[in-house]
Amino acid sequence: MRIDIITVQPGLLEGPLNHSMIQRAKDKGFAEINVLNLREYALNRYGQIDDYQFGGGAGMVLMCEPISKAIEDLKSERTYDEVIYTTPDGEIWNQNAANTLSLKQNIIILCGHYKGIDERIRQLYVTREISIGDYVLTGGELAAAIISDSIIRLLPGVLGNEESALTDSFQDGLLAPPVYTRPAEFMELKVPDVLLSGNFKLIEEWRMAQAEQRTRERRPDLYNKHNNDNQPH
Ligand code: 6GU
Repeated sequence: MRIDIITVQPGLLEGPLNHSMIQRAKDKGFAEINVLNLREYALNRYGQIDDYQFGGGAGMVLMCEPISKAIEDLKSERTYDEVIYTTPDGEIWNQNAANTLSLKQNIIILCGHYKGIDERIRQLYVTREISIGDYVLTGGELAAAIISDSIIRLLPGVLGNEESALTDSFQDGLLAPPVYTRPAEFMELKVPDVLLSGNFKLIEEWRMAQAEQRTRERRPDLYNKHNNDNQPH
């Protein structure tokens, strides 16, 4: 899978996407991430990419031409399945959306800008608008990193243990159960006996019950949805 990220702040993406699991996914050839600096598509030798908004008001707006040039440049090389725009007024990102996008070949993520981009770019090029939650970030770069991370870890082969993406919180609509490692007792707190029993059927039942209890207590919204989705029709 290939992700092209168009941004005015490429530095904000350097840390999150060049370490740990995502770096390994790139090294192994499972994912390719290419960051484009919008400044390189500037209109003039002053590097202009934004301008005052029509109708007045504070804050600059990213102009059509540089973004259009960047997207057209990418599209001349390959076909893209989605052009995503990160913006607080987009659909809220979740595991379902991550699963769907992990099946795509090539995607573009256009990072939002604090005052926005010319609306016509959204009309002409953007196929999906995504927010990562109901709070405001200074720009869409951190959202783009989160979206990329949650997609790439789902690609086959990226996780060491093939099974572990399937047992994540949210993957079955429930939060994950608690986990423990050695020592079996720490500050008088003991690991639940069942986990030391060696009885895998009992362990599985305990984990399921814990996952349900956690979800019911912490995320009643998820819990109700999980129950409805698992009702016989
Ligand atoms: Cl995608 N962008 C910005 N600027 N703020 C956000 C967001 C995105 N998602 C949540 N807040």
